[in-house]
Amino acid sequence: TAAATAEAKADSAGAKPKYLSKPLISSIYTADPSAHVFNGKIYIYPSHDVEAGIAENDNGDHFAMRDYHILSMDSIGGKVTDHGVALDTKDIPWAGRQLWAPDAAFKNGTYYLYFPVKDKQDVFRMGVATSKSPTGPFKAEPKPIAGSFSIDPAVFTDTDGKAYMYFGGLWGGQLQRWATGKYNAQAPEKKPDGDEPAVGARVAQLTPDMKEFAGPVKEITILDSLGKPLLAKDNKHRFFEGGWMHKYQGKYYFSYSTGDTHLLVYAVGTSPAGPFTYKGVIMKPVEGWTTHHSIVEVKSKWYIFYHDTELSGKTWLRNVKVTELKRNPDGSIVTITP
Ligand code: FUB
Repeated sequence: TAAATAEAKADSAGAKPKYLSKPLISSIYTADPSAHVFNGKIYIYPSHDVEAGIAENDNGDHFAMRDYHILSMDSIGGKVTDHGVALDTKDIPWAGRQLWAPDAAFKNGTYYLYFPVKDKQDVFRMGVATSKSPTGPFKAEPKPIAGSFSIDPAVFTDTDGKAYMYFGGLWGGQLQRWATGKYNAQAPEKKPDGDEPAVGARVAQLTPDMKEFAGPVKEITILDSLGKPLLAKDNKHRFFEGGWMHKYQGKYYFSYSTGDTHLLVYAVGTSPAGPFTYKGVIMKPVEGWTTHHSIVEVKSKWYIFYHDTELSGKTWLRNVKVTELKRNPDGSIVTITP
């Protein structure tokens, strides 16, 4: 279209195309965008933020989302379509409250929607729902994925066809409560933050039917440039929540949010389960407390989807955005100032 040609011209002239870093949709609040290209079309699986009237706290109780809407667009900068309710908490038999950041995958004609929600005991678990359409409606499996816990699932299918779920989030995401492998409701909310090793994100391989963990849940280690595991107190570098995996030129890029220091950062490794070596900042802080991202290749260009609070000014009413992700010739990522 003429608009697309104008965007491309602006891009090649070095000017910022007008679609970049603008809210993709303003009719509903959306956050935590997991973007995928299925059959040449871009689909975004976000959280659907709502005003639930719950007081703000560090536990995140005010993030009281109840359903998912899937967004799509034919191209970056194209019209964004909201496909309506794809899955509702009331249709998840084991769910209690708080439908947080989802992800999706496709295999053998079926689309899989992965979601964290608190169960009826108020413990976050991961569920999976299936559909023949990328936009749903999705039907949830009757039980959570056995052995799953915490939040922020990101499912990555490697070039050999093996699929992995990365997950975990500190504080309200409850990851610190799983240090021993069993849920400890008494664990302090904001710990650990001292000289002990940082709490790692988790990864588990998925079964061929994409519905269960195929093996044990492993903790991911992030190393500093000297090869030492990051410490819990190192909150500008250590994992907090919102993990994402992408592969670029044969290397595994694990990216995540540092939470209370509000950065998106990345670490690189040679195998999907790590260890990964910390490399740098992808995005400096956005407006709002959280940001949460995904990285996807569209027509040979790389993009980062993320959120901020431009539309509402409230940390719990967010809007998703996209901007281009650029790399240096050595594969390192150019830091974005949003
Ligand atoms: O949207 C709820 C939570 O906020 C997500 O699970 C986190 O990643 C943060 O974005």
